[in-house]
Amino acid sequence: MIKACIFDLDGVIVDTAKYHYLAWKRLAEELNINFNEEDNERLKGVSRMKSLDIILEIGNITLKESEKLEFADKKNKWYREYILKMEETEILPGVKIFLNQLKQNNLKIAIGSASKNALTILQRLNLIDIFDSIIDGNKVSKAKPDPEVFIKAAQEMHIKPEECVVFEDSIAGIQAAKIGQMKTIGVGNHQTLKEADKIINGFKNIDLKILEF
Ligand code: G16
Ligand code: MG
Repeated sequence: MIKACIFDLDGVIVDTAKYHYLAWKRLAEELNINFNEEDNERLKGVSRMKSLDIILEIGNITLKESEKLEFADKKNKWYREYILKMEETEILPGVKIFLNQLKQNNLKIAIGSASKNALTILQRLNLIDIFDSIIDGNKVSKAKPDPEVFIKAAQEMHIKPEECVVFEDSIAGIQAAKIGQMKTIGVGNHQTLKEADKIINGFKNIDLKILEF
């Protein structure tokens, strides 16, 4: 029986994926690298430095570690300009209702995000207090598809991995949850997320039946 839900943040609770894309695109342009929305799928759910490595690989560019850190910082500065302007209305449709429904039914809820900006985003959305556990990019050392982020969330909630379901928009995230022995629900593109146990388009009109496996 499912006792807890772990939510990825970017692309599940809120569409920050579009802000990541805009900031990476700007950086790619500065480096004269052709980078499109299809390439961007590979960046979803993976860490900041890994994302930069993927972009550099697309452009066939090698940089020193110190230069890479500078570019990653630059991207993050642009990204933060977007997220600092975010408002509660940007929470994706149906998400807040579903979270409240889970709480009312005594299920635990957590965030399992690769982002080091997760707390800033959750603060902007007034969503800090609703979660029983928030594990973000500052609390883990291994990036998705490693299950560390989800395992830590389950541990903090004192729930066994097999009693958790993970909601994810990225392939890396679905893989991480599966390696962690958790149930998976993909949010978004059915083709991209076909490895997930179930796939939904979003949280509009979703009810607790989705947690029956
Ligand atoms: C998110 C995004 C990724 C991003 C990563 C790191 O993960 O999906 O595209 O690269 O966080 O973000 P930051 O640069 O803010 O630390 P998630 O797991 O919330 O989807
Ligand atoms: Mg995501």
